[in-house]
Amino acid sequence: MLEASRRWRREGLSIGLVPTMGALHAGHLRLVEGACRENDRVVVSIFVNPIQFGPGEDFDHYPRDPQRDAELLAKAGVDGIYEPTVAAMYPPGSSTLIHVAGVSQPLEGQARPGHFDGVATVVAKLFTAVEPDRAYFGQKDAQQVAVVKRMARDLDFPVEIRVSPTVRELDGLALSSRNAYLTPDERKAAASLSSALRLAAEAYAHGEGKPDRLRQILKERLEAEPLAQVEYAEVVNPETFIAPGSLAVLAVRFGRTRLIDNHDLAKVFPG
Ligand code: PAJ
Repeated sequence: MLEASRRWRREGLSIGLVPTMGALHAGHLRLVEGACRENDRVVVSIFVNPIQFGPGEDFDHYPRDPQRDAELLAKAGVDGIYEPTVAAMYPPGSSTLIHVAGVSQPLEGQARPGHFDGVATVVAKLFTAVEPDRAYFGQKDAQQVAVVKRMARDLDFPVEIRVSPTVRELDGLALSSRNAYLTPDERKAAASLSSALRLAAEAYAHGEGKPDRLRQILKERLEAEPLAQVEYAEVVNPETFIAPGSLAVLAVRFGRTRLIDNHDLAKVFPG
């Protein structure tokens, strides 16, 4: 796969990279569509990155279905799949981590210590391996987008970071490989994330600008759901992930499943 991407580069063809951990769904495929539109060749990486999972997180149980993923990507017209093994990505003795100070520390950074070091490190290694012109990330993981943009700028990667909107189910739930873990009751309750974001966006559109009030609207809607355990509900700046700002960010547990979602309150909530 990497030989092909080197050849494309020599031939002057543009390359788009879509980094994923597999278990592909329509959210991933949205990124792939954008990449196919904007580049001569598209590479999708599939790598369940052990170093971005904390102890007690779901690395061992993370859904894996390489056969189905390959079929979906062939249908989508992707030119190559880069699927390194853990041993190839992190040979014995590997000891370097990329730490993006600042933006990687609040919220997800606090809830999942070391997570963004793992993400920044693997994304940098994927950029070095594939040498894409553009790389595609989902707004669903807004803090990841901010971390990757900062990392690419700080380390001078000549890669344009492109961001695609969050793809949602009919009831508003953002697609995620982890939705598969939800029981039917939890699945129903999980619609409260998007419904909280929608309420806050409506209040913002009607002139509610007080961060405390917006946070309260988010929390009240989530807490109305007996199965929801709110980890955080904040309104932050989309580059620094600290207040003030207009990006509403949520992390909520349903049983053993942790879901995140976000929405820029200055925009109409879709659907
Ligand atoms: P993964 O969770 O597989 O997601 C791959 C990409 O798909 C990410 O950029 C994510 O934001 C995007 N995505 C997921 N759900 C989406 C949705 N509902 N709508 C739009 N985009 C969505 O994120 C990772 O993998 C990893 O951290 C990775 C970047 C690959 C590094 O290991």
